[in-house]
Amino acid sequence: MERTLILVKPDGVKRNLVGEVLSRVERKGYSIVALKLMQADRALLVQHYAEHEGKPFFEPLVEFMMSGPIVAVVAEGNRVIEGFRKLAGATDPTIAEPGTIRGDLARDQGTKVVQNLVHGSDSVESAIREIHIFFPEL
Ligand code: DAT
Ligand code: MG
Repeated sequence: MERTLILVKPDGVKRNLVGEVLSRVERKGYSIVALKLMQADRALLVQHYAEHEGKPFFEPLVEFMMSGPIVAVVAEGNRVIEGFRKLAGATDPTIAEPGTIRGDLARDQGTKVVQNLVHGSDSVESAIREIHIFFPEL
């Protein structure tokens, strides 16, 4: 069975949208198999976002992700990686379709980094790598 890493980012936790995000995942039919509220540190985030190192939004992204607690989740189900990316919607919340998490609940805040409530792994390889970073015990 496929697994993905979902993060409710600091904006989602601050806005009390953890339940809303998890509810959409569960109503879609995916199972939550691990979950934790945590404060991510720089080392963890640099590892998680390694593909973006050197980009202009990298430092703002790391700072934003350290700005408050996040909720890390492993969800499971056939094609859950693709399925959660569809539930999340496009990276840019202005472009994200209504009906998606980002499209319904996020907007452009005029910040250096896009604040879009959630992260979802984008491939099987990323999911395995990212789950190992956040849940080494799994
Ligand atoms: P996604 O989270 O949809 O997989 P990504 O992996 O390309 O998007 O980027 C990671 C996060 O960085 C993204 O959720 C928001 C932010 N981001 C991406 N591209 C950006 C850009 N051009 N300007 C500002 N922030 C950006
Ligand atoms: Mg990504």
